[in-house]
Amino acid sequence: MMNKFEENMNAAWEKYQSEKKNELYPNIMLLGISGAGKSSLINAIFKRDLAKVSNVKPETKGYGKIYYGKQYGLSVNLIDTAGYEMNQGNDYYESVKPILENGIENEHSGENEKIHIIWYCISVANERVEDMDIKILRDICNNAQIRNRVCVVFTKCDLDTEDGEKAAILKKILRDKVCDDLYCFETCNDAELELDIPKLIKWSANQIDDKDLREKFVASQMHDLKAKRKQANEAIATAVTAAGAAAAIPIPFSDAAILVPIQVAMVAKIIDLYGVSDLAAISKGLIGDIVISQIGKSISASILKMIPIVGQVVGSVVNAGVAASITGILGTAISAICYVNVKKYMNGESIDWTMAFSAEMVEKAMKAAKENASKSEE
Ligand SMILES: Nc1nc2c(ncn2[C@@H]2O[C@H](COP(=O)(O)OP(=O)(O)OP(=O)(O)O)[C@@H](O)[C@H]2O)c(=O)[nH]1
Ligand SMILES: [Mg+2]
Repeated sequence: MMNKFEENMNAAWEKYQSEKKNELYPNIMLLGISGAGKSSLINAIFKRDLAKVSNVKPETKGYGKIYYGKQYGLSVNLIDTAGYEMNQGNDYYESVKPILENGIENEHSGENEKIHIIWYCISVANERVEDMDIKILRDICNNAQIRNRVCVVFTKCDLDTEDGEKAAILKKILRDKVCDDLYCFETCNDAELELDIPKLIKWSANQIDDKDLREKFVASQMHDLKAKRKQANEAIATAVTAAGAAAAIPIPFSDAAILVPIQVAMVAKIIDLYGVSDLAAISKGLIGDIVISQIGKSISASILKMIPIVGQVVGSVVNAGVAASITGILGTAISAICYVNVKKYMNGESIDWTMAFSAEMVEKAMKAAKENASKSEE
């Protein structure tokens, strides 16, 4: 038999997950000559084998392959263009131009969504900038609607000289011929060499005005863990305030179930903000709902056990302070689990997400969070 707590938890968890179905994602477009390393860049930034990487023939067919995040376990949509071959530059540009200017169609509503970020890839290994690259970049920079969303990503910088001479030369050419404040980042697909990838991620996040979309980008990228934690901390602070307000007039312990929707929504949000829901989903072959609902269950069990742990339930009444501290401890614990495991994922370990969020692990993390919280009070 489910008690009132469990019923509220399950309902809140399901509500949160179902509301996610129609969410929008940021749209990132990759441009550049065939073999520039566009597909490899996608795989390096998101740490997924998403886009096919080609050795010889162009792998990304039909000029505009759209990876709708929802189908690939990512919270961003990626428009990976098949790079142009020599002499086909005009065809290429004609076919990508409408996407650049008008955006892509939402897979559900059919409405157009704008492109938020353009990563224009140029390989330093080629040691040259194609005329077509200059033409396309110039057009973008002359278009007030999109000029702020483009940057140049120098790829294959592991093949550059030690002091990055090749990239420096190409950058100078671009700034002379395109515009003098074009942003450029040096990258490569070698996991040992981060180069400018963290900077590229920060810059890209900053170009996305909409907070929800920006959060989804930060959740999806797999380099800047602190940015993920920062946005989780904001979600925790919001929930702590809401829980305190809900118990501003102390509520009987038996009515503490009214706090549950706040706490459950917070937990689900934290997991999303780290990109963990997406990672858990792909690890189970896109049927991640199972993992997510298991995570929900073990967290529900832990919330129930936690209430006595906090041990300040005076006369069976929950006041604002207790409501806030329970919520803060839970949020901090979930954030810590996400942090540790995403870090492992970034380092190439494979993670069993069901284990990571077992009731036992959640309880352990909550005890640690509680100890830290009382230490900082002293
Ligand atoms: N050394 C080195 N090689 C790279 C790097 N990035 C990509 N490559 C290689 O360059 C080749 C082309 O990479 P892709 O990522 O398929 O290039 P693309 O731009 O997607 O190519 P198309 O899909 O044909 O337009 C592959 O053989 C990659 O292994 C890098 O950072 N360093
Ligand atoms: Mg490709």
